Amino acid sequence: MVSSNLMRTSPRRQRGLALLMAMLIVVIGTTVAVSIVHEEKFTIRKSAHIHLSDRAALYAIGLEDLARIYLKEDSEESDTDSLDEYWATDIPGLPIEGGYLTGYVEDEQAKFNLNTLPGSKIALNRFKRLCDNLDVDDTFIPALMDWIDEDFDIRYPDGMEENYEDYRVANREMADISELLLVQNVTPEIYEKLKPHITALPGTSTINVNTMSEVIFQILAPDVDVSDFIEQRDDDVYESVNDFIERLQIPVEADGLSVDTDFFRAHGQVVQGEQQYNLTSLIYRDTEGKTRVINRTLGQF
Ligand SMILES: [Ca+2]
Ligand SMILES: [Ca+2]
Repeated sequence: MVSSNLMRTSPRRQRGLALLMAMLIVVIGTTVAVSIVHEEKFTIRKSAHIHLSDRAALYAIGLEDLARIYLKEDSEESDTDSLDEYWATDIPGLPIEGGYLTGYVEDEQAKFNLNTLPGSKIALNRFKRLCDNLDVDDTFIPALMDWIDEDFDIRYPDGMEENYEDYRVANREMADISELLLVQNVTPEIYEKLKPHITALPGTSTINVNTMSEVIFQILAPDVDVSDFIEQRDDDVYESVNDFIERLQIPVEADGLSVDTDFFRAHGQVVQGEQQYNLTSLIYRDTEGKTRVINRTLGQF
């Protein structure tokens, strides 16, 4: 769970990390305490103690709570979202009773949102460029758009609506990128290549130029200078999409781009003894900074 963020530890980030540790202990302590009271009052369980596995799950939820607190605070501090902010600080192996926990928050709008495909020619061109740059055969794209769009009209060539053998076409936005594996002409190899760069968010989300990877930058226009983009961004975050385009002097269309983010994904891992809990939560943050969990997976290994 160690991400590249750790490699760039600045003094500001270290102060943020110390603060984060302190807050984490408070948040998790509260979550566990509240839950103990809850259990004693409302369940028929004879033991007043939380089982080890329950406790691990609570720690994981505590990590999610912490991410939401950080995202709320961040919205009060800035109008842009970038990788030097506190929410982007990893929690590296924090010791807890009988184990440790780790976690990090990802900007989901650093990736390409598959659900933007049917509604935007610009998005379609960007996705074609992504496939091309990754050396992925893009003949599945019409079937993917048919999969998402509400109608039953087959796109030519290579579209696909009702003719799947064992399941029906979704005809709605994807809830998870793994659905892509169900689409005609998508092989596991194609999926694995695209996976790090794609997401499935509700509605017409934007790509945040302050957090996007070099790979995503390169789908915005042909033959763009990656090192200039990274250098400029490290110097100073892009304050607006216009600022981004003007500073780089590249022929990029502003449509579908932003300098801030509404959708984040929190990842947490709790290890206690032999048990391991993994948490993944998609968190939406509105313009007032309020957060809501859109979906959550919590798995024991
Ligand atoms: Ca921010
Ligand atoms: Ca359709």
